[in-house]
Amino acid sequence: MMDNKENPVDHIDATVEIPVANQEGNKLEVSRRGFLGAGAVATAAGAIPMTAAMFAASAKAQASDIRNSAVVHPGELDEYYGFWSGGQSGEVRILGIPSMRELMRIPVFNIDSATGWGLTDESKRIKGESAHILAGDCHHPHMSMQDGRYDGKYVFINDKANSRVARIRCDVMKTDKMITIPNVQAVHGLRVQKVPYTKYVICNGEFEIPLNNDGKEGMEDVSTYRSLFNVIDAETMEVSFQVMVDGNLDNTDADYDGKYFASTCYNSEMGMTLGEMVSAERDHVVVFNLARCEAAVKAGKFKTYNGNNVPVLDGRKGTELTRYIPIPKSPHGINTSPNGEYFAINGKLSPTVSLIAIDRLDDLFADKIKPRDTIAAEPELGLGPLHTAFDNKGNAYTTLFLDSQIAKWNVKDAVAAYNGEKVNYLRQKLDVHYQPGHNHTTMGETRDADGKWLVVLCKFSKDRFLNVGPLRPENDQLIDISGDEMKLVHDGPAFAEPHDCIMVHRSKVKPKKIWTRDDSMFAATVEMAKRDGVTLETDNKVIRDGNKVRVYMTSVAPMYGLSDFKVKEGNEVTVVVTNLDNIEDVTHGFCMTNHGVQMEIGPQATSSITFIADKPGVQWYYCNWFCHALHMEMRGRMFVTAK
Ligand code: CUK
Ligand code: CUA
Repeated sequence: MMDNKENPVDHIDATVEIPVANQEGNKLEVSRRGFLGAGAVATAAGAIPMTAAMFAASAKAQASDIRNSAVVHPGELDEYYGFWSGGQSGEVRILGIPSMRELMRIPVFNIDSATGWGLTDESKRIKGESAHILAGDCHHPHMSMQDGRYDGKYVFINDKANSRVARIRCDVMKTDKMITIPNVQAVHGLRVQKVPYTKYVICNGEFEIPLNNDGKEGMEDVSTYRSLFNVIDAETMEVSFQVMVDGNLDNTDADYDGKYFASTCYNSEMGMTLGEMVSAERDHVVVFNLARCEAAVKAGKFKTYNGNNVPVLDGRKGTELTRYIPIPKSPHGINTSPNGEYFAINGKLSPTVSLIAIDRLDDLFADKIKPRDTIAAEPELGLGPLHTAFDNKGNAYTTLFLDSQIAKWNVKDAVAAYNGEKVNYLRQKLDVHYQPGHNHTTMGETRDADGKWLVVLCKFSKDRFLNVGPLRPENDQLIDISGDEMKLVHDGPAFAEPHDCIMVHRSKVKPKKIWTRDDSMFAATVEMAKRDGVTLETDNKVIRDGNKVRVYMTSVAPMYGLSDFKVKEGNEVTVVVTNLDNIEDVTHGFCMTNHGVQMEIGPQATSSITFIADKPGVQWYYCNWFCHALHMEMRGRMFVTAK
């Protein structure tokens, strides 16, 4: 018996018409039933009507071809690197696209016992002041750019839970910088400056808090609460400046001219309860004028708060640094079209996406036009628009959270319709499973948008997979958008919310195969060895320094340079392992049994880990990454003399 869900044809009523959108704003009553009924194949009005039977025949003929287009055979490589947020897991994942195979996990805000991330001395140095925080909530991974194109250098990611931003080095696919953003709570939307290059990473402080949040007075006085827009130097990973706004901030994006950043605000009411937050019919987008902000910092027109020296500019309504564009209603995602013409603002509680014409922003800042004059279109798409992605043929793809659909629509036609022409901008609606949040097209947030694949990150999988208990995976669906019709080709179960992802052509990323000995990731450990008179590449030595013991050893499959070492109970022991293997993929591990000590040492890398030798007796250490036929024998003893 064939499952209904396996055969989308069964619940398609191809005779249902898509309601023609109303251009007078957002007052049109959207019939949820109408949209849902239109289902998977509703093509634009005016297209040749397709009966369910016709579709059934063509769908069957095409089904195998469609699926084959996503198959990557054993031994073959994918065309794109996908960088996936790992949500509440605090990590970033690398997927191969189109196979959707998970290739690697990059621990960032979490701790990871496989690699020792969060346990090793190197990772603790990178985590810095937040090294004691072992959790994170990743949302938005985005790659650095040069002239609006991926440069393959870094991926940046936010931690909403602990107000942090981290940077991943794409030459080794490891986290190399992390900062906690001062003066804000919950760093949410994050993107990069696209043009002329990623000088800045931009991100939003979402939750409103008192400017001086010292708990001394007035905590309940909401009028003192602010959200800040954060501008981070991408190289130094320090906050260059922050901009105080009216309302809160949600998502953000940058233009292709190097002039403007824009952020959505869903709580312009500054409400503290759900009811208060959704009371206004319109919230807004804040547009930030970069040149004016930089000039204000230079001119010293800022204040500082909470005892740190980060410049905070005043970008509230009526200031020269920002403009506020009213948008219906509690808008969420913001996505710049790859031709640089529009910011697409996703209405969330309004069935619309608002297109802001970026070339009108100069006039807006010159006060020649009113904020709403920048709106070039406001197509009505369905219920719960959250995020929009673009192809290279002038089409946009918007996730409809409530309708569980993707709406494909044409940007030019949406603009024409807004100007009163009788055109239907809707091209297709496709059911997705279920409740999509972000979606993303291959290369779609750059000038190189190529219109090949669309990934839709669905928040619920419900019945799409074997039941694994009350906690279900999410469902990342792969859709072929290379033809006129969107075609669903793959269901990809994902654990812990991939809010967002990017798909980068493999030609843009050139990871190393082996570490180089001069890598900055372990430079501080090399310095420490130098101070101890140790040459990491050749020496196997134990350095005693009061209560501290530093054990330096090499590893070459299947042996450590030291088969044993001696310490006293209570010593603070730092084990430094340098992997002399010069062969791709020969990673060693170091694990001290019963001590919670585990780490990875890649070929030609040095890793170190520090612990207290609090158990007297013989303590075995072993290699926990399979490296050789004699991997089991790769172990040694720590003798711990009792106090
Ligand atoms: S947010 Cu999760 S669906 Cu954090 Cu980008 Cu929109
Ligand atoms: Cu070295 Cu296993």
